[in-house]
This record gives sequence, structure tokens and C-alpha cells, in this order.
Amino acid sequence: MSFKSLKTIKDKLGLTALLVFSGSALADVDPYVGNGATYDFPDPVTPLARTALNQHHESFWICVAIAVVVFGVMIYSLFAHRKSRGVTPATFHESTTVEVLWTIVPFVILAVMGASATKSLIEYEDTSGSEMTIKVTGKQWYWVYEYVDGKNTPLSKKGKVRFESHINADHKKASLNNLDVTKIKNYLVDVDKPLVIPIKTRIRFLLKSDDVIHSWWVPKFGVKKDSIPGYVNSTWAYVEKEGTYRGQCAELCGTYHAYMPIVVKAVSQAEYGKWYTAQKSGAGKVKIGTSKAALMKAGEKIYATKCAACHQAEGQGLGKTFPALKGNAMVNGPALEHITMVLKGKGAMPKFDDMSDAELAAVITYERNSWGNKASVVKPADVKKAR
Ligand code: HEC
Ligand SMILES: [Cu+2]
Repeated sequence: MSFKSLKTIKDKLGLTALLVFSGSALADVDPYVGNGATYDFPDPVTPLARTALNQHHESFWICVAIAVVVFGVMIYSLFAHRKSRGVTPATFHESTTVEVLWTIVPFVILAVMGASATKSLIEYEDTSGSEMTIKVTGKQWYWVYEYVDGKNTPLSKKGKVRFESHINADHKKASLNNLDVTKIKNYLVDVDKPLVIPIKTRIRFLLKSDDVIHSWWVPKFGVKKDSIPGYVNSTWAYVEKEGTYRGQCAELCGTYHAYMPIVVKAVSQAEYGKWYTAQKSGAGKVKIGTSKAALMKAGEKIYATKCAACHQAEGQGLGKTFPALKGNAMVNGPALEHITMVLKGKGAMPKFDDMSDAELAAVITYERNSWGNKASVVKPADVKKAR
């Protein structure tokens, strides 16, 4: 086929345009890569990430060397021993030298690569000497972070900092409604409340899950670890540079798997201390009033992040599994049964007893007075009594 006809086919398929556009699109959206080169690995900011990168490069260059030797011999043989030169085939049949060589050479290659890979793996698994511990819980479809112990992190249960990290609601809305997303910064990798950690501190992460298997993945940390129900996994990070690092859940975990990003803000130790103290004293927690208007306003937000995934945005439910809350008998009935359902859960309906009285009052009041529902307002005191 001539070059010209190839070119015609290419133009017909619009391949040129496709290539040009995919290139520029990548350059804009890839939030993981800090060095401007989208084909390369993200810049490592932890010793683990550097170990993984070096491990990759080392194995890669060994493979390149093997390829050069093997193809070199092959191409030389094809050329120098070609039939037109009258070369007759050699026989290596039952040659002990060849047998010994092709056993020993691969063994040596494996031993060299295996030894350094084992060293890297041990470094990955070794969480000893950590200065603080953060518990990470995967949930459909958000992350829960809890500071367990360590610097500025008292062990006492009272005042322990624990919070949820949900995807930026605007991003999710834009994605679900097929809106124009080209102008959205950090599209789908932005959250309402990032995990905040101090730099130059060896942090142990304990990973667990409350429902299905998720995976906590922050590329620049070189960390990707499954969070599995009924099992505690651990990994660690020592972040060298201040910055905002983004990642995603890396395990297909259901309908909204694409909407569980991770954002970690690494700050100086002094700044972290200040942040932690403020969190402990409850600053940054949204205060919810007890008036109907205040409960409705807060409830709408909570409903969107915690309930709409199953019961849908307008309370219309989904299929046979997720009941409609619009016009629902329980939602329009006595408050106590309704509160108990949300507190304790039932079957595929999760329990929400880790929410505060005020938050529960807000979301329940919202359900009871939206989409045409008309039922009594639920106050935080009612929730407290029902617990
Ligand atoms: C993971 C999916 C899921 C999420 C998230 C969820 N629900 Fe449900 N919900 C269900 C299922 C499934 C049922 C039906 C349970 C049953 O009867 O077995 C249910 C039932 C209910 C009922 C009772 C309806 C009835 O007719 O019995 C209420 C009220 C309710 N949910 C409120 C909420 C609220 C409030 C939230 C958010 C705080 C929420 N749900 C989040 C799945 C979910
Ligand atoms: Cu997940």
C-alpha cells in the first residue's frame, strides 16, 4: 500500500485529529503527574515511592540489556549465517555446555532481580518505627479518617479526630448530568475535606472496610493498599515535601466507585499541630441549628452525600432494591420508627449511628419534609432518646 493511500485512510478516520486532541487533553487533566511529562511516572514524594520507581527502572534496564543481547545475536545470525552464503545448520543437540548455560544464566538474572525486589517488598511491609497512626476506612463511596495515636494525637477516645471525606459534590453532579467538565480543576479528584498530615513524619496507615473491598491509592506516595472487610491492612508513608496529593479508590467497588477520590494535604509539623488542636476542639465542624429551616438546609446536604446514592436525588428510589422515600409510609409516619430505621439500618440499608444527633435530626427532618412529604420535624433530642 502506498503512503498516499495510507494517508487518505488516516484522514478519513479522523485519526490525526484524534491524536492531536487526546494529547492536549491528557496534558490538562492528569493531576497525578507533577513533572509536566504525562507519559512518565509521578514524582515520588516518599521513600517508598522512590523505591518503587528505582525498582521499576532497575528491572527495566536489565530487560533492555537482555533484549539487546538476544536480538543482537539473533539479527547477527540471520545476517551472517544466511542460506545464500551457503552456511549449513549447526547442531547443539545434547550439548552439555548449552544446557548448563541456559540453566545458569536465567537463574543469575532471576537472583539479581529477585534479591532487589525482595528488599523493596520488605521495606513496603515494614511499618515499624511509625510516629503516628491513621485509620482509613473505605465505605460505599467515601473514606473515613481517624487519627488513632501519635504526635499531637492523644490516645483518649474523647476528642479523637475522626471525619469523612466525600467527593466534591459539584464534580459528581457534573459527571452524573453529563455537564461540560473541561473547566473543572482536578475533576473527580477533589474532596470536601482532605486528610491532613505532617511532613517528615513516619505515618502508619491502617486500612479497613465497612462494606466491600476498596483500595487506598495515592500515586505520589507509592502507596496502593486494599481495604478489606474483616481484615486490617497496613502501609506507611513519610512525606518529604509539603503539598496536596491526590488519588482514588483503586478497586472496583460498586456504582459510584469513580466518585471516591483521595486528597491528602501534607503540611509542616507546626501547621499540623495547629490544625489538629482546632479539629479536636470541634472547630471546622458544621454547627446545625434546631429550627426547621436550619435542619432542612443541613439535611439536604447530608442527604445528597449519604443517602442519594441509593434512594436517589429526588427520593424516588431505584428499582426493587432501594425503596422510594417520596410518599413513603414510614417517612410520613411516626418519628420513632423512622429514626430507628436510619440509626440501626436493615438488610442493605446501612446503619448511620456514627452520625451526630444533630446530623441525623437534620437528614430525617429533610426526608420528612421534601418531595411532597409532610411529617413532623425531628429534633436532635428525639434522636438522642431513640439511640
Ligand atoms: C447503600 C444503600 C443505602 C443508603 C446509602 C441509604 N439507604 Fe435507606 N434503605 C436502603 C434499603 C435497601 C432499604 C430497604 C431496607 C429494607 O426494608 O430491607 C432502605 C430503607 C430506608 C428507609 C425505610 C423505608 C421503608 O419503606 O421501609 C428509610 C427511612 C431510609 N432508608 C432512609 C435513609 C437515609 C436517611 C439514608 C441516609 C442517611 C439512607 N437511607 C441511606 C438502602 C440505603
Ligand atoms: Cu471504593
